[in-house]
Amino acid sequence: MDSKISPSMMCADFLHLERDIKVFEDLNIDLLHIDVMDGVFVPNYTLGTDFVRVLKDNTKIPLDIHLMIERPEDKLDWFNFGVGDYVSFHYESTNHSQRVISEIKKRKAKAMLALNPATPLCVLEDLIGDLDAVLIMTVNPGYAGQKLVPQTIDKIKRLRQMHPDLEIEVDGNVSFNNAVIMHRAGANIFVAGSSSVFSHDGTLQENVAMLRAGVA
Ligand code: S6P
Ligand code: MG
Repeated sequence: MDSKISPSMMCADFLHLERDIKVFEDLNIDLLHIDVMDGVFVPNYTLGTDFVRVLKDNTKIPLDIHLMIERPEDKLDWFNFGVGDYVSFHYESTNHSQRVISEIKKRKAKAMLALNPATPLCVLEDLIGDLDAVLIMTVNPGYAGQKLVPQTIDKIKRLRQMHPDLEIEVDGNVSFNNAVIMHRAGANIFVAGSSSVFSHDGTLQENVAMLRAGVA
């Protein structure tokens, strides 16, 4: 399965957003990851409806909207997304996963279920048939710049063994080294934040090239 890179826009330089999106377009970046937090499901606020709208209106790169919000079923209408975009929500955030999946798919986007590090894979049993992808959180959601929760590597491996054709996204401390390990474990979509694409040790172009080489 081809690897995809999804730069985490909460780690971007907001004063040069237009310039950096142009760089990502020139590099044929697969997706743009947008973290939406509500201060309740996770103890932080990040990007929101206006940010999603501005990106949707100004780039052809498909969006990868990561909803870390309580009761996503009540709020999906607030967000601009459509054909080809990925929308993930957390199993832990709703009693109505099936309803959220079908609302996302009605809008021709790809439905992805996110699992916190402590949530076991068995919760997928009755949902997997309806999902386009699963997001394995490799840190506890809320902040950039955290350390990998090591048990999540084995979780990726087990999910890949169970579902050879499933898209598996990883998010959290996807560093150049960890990305290699996550790729070997079976992940194919890599959310790239402060520990890779937005690392200050290289340019965006150099960082993307290094990450791509690790997950090819
Ligand atoms: C975390 C959020 C992530 C972060 C990403 C940052 O709650 O969902 O998408 O933005 O993990 O990357 P890094 O390399 O700083 O961990
Ligand atoms: Mg995220």
